[in-house]
Amino acid sequence: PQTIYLKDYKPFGWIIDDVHLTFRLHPTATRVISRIRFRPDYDVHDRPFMLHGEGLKHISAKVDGHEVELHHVNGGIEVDVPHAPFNWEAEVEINPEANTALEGLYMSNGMYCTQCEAEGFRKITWYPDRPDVMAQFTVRIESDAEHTPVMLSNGNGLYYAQDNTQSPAPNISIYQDPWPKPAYLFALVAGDLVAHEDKFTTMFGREVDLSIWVRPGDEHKCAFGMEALKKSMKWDEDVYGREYDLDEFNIVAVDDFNMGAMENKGLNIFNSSCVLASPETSTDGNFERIEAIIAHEYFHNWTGNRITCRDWFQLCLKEGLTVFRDAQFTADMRSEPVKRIDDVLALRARQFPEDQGPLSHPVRPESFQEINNFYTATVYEKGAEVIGMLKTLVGDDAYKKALDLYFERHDGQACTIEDWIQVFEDSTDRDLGQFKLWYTQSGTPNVTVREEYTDDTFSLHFKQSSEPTPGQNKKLPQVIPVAVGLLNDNGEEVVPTKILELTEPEQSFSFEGHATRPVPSILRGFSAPVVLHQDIDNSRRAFLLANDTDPFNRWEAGRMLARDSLLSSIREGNAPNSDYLVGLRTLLGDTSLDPAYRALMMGQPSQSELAGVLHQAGVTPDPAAIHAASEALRSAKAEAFADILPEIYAANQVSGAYSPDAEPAGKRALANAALGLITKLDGGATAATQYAKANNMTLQLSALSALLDAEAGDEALQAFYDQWRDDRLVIDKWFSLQVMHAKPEALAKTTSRLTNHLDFDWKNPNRFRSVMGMLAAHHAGFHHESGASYALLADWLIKLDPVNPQTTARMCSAFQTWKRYDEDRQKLAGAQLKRIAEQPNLSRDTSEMISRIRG
Ligand code: B3K
Ligand code: ZN
Repeated sequence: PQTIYLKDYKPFGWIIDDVHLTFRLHPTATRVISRIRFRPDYDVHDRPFMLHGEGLKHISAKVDGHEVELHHVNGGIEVDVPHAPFNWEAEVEINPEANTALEGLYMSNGMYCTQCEAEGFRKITWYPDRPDVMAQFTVRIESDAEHTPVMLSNGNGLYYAQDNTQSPAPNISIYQDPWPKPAYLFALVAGDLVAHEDKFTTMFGREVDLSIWVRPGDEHKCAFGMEALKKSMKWDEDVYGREYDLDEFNIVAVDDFNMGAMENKGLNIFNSSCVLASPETSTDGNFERIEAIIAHEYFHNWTGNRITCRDWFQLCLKEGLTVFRDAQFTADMRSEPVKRIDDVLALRARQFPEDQGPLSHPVRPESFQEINNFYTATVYEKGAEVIGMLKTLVGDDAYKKALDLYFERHDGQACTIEDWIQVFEDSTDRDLGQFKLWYTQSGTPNVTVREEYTDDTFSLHFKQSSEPTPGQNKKLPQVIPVAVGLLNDNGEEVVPTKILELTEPEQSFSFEGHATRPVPSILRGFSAPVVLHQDIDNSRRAFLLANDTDPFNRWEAGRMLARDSLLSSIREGNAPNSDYLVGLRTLLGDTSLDPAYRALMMGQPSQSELAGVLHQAGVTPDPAAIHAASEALRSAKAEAFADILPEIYAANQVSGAYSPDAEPAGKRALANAALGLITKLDGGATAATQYAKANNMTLQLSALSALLDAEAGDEALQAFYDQWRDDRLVIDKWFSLQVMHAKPEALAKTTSRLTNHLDFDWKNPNRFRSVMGMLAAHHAGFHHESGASYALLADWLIKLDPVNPQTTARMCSAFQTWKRYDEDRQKLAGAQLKRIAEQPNLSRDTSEMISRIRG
């Protein structure tokens, strides 16, 4: 496969004035007619006229009305065209029903839909399928009226009618998008759909028609998504001054989708799991995630659509910024500290392993074979962290000014990270040259801090360094904003949060005039995505757990105590640390603290996180020992808190009608965390009662989960299936839960049994992930010494690859940590990776992932 480099970027050479597309929909033979007006871009006009295209059946192609010859080249065609404006007209045929890769135009449950980002439009028609070519689209859709009464595309609906001059009379729908856009934002949906409708009046008084389109039967699951959409629209006006810019905004729920959702202009397409919600079928976590994804896709309208990316190397320009914006939104709608903790947990769970292993790449990568492989935690989540750091460094007001300038200067353009940084330099007069390393240098920086106290002066001595990562052996020091506060012995803040800017390999900061030695709270709010090494003892951590005035660091202190307790039992067989148990107990009893926050406090580092920490410390992780220590700590907590758990459980029951709001959800989170421990003591009695009474999915699922944990869940599991057999999204949970709760040694067998279940529709990405994704996430089971799970996952990746390369490639990352483990496990995993690599006709997606992972 060919490698594409950022340094080779060249503009297209032609400008498009407008695009007219006609679709004659047919499940196996859809005709696509394109009429495009091209004119030379005289500044850069030096190469052949090339259009992308993949798997298109050629019917005809004309330039200014004359049929032309197509010269097939890698990825498309070249055509001899005049060096002057001309009209292109082409007709192709495509087969949506045969499109199992779910990229381009495909069918899902009888409904037509598209996914074009990143390079799917070339599977629809010949086109310069690159984000820097922006054009106005007019789309005409024709289809049989009975099966596809609803036909949608981007922009505003201009016309909808049945054409009675033909027999059978087709439906005709015409959409026009007034805003120039790249092809990856194109979308088309047609099918038997019903809408949940509403309206939104914008800040300048324009009325927008809002619709969430679903299959008949799902109407009752739309109300929450609609509220989330309206909140997002209002928030983007209030906080960023951004008004929506079309007369309609449509969201469509699709069952077969490779990822969460897609921000197509005016026509967002969502994985049904990321938009459909009801109290009976969705957990609090589902509700929160849906709200965030709806916001994310909506926010792309400005950060992504109005201002897009010049090329796919700039993906973080839209994704990092949009993730940052959706995190701000969630923090505003719910709890800021809770959101921050959730995000850091996710960063450590997904981005750190990526950045510390063979898949490490810069936030702005420099090369790729398949761009779909770079929709990663690094581009998204680290990309958002980089924006957070920028905001911290320049301050809130300067951030706002810079964003206003960004929208003003670049509206309607396809931009680069250089453009983005320039905006901040121009609006703040700061030199951001060194800061830009965050975009180009891969790896997680390590920051080590040492304290010193002499003559009333307290000093912090910092060192920063980064390990080599693939393709980058030498690292330069980065700009690291470290938020620091100082406390006195009574836990009072004597120096409020201050930003220290690290720019050198070694740097010291002093705080004068402290008659007694202060206690520092370092990296408050997780002000930079780094690993902080701080040589402090348990009693210091316990002090911070009890007293830190920064809620993030207070949580972090508890987390570190739990982590060190686990590491010492893994490495030395020690009993759980009493500072941790005592400190946590006090905190849990503090009813002045937000229940959601206390629920987070009850958590402990995941087994894969522990494996990562051990590996970073040069110790080979033993999955079985990690599993045993984790379970032992949970049991120790159950014992230690036995007297207070029932009280916590009872005090956090929520009465009245279900609401997914942060407050009741936080109470349920705390009650359910308590239930998990109570189950260790009562064998599932409380959980069984909760299961029997549960009237929402949050309570039902947590009860079932506790019962499975107690090995008392067989009956409930069957009842759950019988109750929900007709609800795809709930059955996904049913599959996942069983994989999650399998004993490590039984994981492969349990999973393989589930793959034989009649409902295991493996071509549906949600169902595949609900089983195989959980297999990979089960640390002790996936890395079981037998190697059975490695082999099982490899079997399924090999089976899925020819059908759906994108979902297969994504799941290959389950193997990204394989070199952390002992020689035997490496042999077992390595053999499976080799077996996958040797498959004939492996997709470009999977072959790139496997070869990077093998190293
Ligand atoms: N931009 C899309 C992701 C497209 C993924 C293509 N493989 C969703 C999002 O980030 O909002
Ligand atoms: Zn996005």
